[in-house]
Amino acid sequence: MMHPMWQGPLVAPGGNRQSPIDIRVRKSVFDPHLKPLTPDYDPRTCSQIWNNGYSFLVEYDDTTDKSTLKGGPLEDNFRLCQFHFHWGESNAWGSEHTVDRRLFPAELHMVHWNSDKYSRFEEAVMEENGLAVIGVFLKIGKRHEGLQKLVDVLPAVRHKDSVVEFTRFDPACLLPTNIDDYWTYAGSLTTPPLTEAVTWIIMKQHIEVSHEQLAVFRSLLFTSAEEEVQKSMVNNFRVQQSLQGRTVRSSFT
Ligand code: SG6
Ligand code: ZN
Repeated sequence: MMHPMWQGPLVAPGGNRQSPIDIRVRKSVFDPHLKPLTPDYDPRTCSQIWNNGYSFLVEYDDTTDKSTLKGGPLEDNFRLCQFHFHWGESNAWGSEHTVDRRLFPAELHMVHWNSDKYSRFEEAVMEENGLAVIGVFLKIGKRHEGLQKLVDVLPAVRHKDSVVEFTRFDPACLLPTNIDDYWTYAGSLTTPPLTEAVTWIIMKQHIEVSHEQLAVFRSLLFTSAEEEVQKSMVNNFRVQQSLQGRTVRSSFT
């Protein structure tokens, strides 16, 4: 079920704010001070798609404040650097977070770093308030027209380490229609370096994609073109971590 590259005993479990977690709806605490989230993305900052051997990353130019995220639980301005997904080999699982133990077939992560306090992603990733990641659950249903543009180019990044130019993709098209309802908690990256740098913002509303679209995700490979035994890129999620006394806040009742 897990990607064998790093989920062995060699990866230290880190501290007391690891991710992902199960969101227990009735245990989350409504916080009336949580503001609406205000993403402001410029599709012209979209640059390329990269199969990094864990997932595929759609990367954005983050040298200026052109694609940003503010509001919600955030005090500072955060810059979009990439988005990626986690998914399963079947539609019965694949998400990293769960809601009352419910698993989704996939989960989108939009990764942003704090450009008010830090000057580069590499610096922010080591800091407590360095990153903000929006999580969106994917459910099987209608074909997602916005996502299809991405699905169409995936065969070009089938192998690990392949990169293709990919421009003018508006990341906002992958957000649910209601972005005002979310859960937020203090957590970590879900892959090494597992740093406890992330303010997680998990959307309550999911988006729909078709089974065929997810099947194209599953046709990607963890392995590079040179490797003899090819491995399908599936089940690229981390196992769940314990809450350790943390509070999950909700923006809605
Ligand atoms: C995926 O998640 C990405 C990788 C990395 C990782 O595996 O391929 O790029 O992302 C920001 C970052 O280092 C961890 O990000 S996550 O915590 O949002 N899942
Ligand atoms: Zn992720």
